[in-house]
Amino acid sequence: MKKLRDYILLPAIILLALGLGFHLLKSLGETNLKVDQFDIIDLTDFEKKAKINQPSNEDQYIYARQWSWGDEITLRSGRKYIVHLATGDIAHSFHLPAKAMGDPVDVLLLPGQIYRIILQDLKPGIYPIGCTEYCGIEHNKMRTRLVVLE
Ligand SMILES: [Cu+2]
Repeated sequence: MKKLRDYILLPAIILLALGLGFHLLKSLGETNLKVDQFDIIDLTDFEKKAKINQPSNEDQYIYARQWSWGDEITLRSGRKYIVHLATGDIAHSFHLPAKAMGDPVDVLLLPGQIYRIILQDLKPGIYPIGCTEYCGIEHNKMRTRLVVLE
């Protein structure tokens, strides 16, 4: 005959193990990237800043829309950049692979918001920028490049 202990202890151990496993898996996907988020005041101004050829020693503005991130971005390694991101239509997700900075960069962009991240310690190279939020029929063409110079 089973004791009450068997009905409580075993399920408690299983739940604890599942909880720890989940926490561990979740922490594997986390990065140290800090994302600040603000309400958009003037999207026209943001779009203008994103369209001009941005010097590689200043803040960067990346304006997402179906299905473009705008032109290739050129930055220099060993510097710190404040990158402002916004979408002009629906939700997109900015993705920069881990090899660029050590950790992957993933920022979900929702309409009506500006997101601010810091890119630093970039390694020289050419990296694809993609969208990881399905955003319509040409989602897979929503790509540009980050060029990091020495
Ligand atoms: Cu997209």
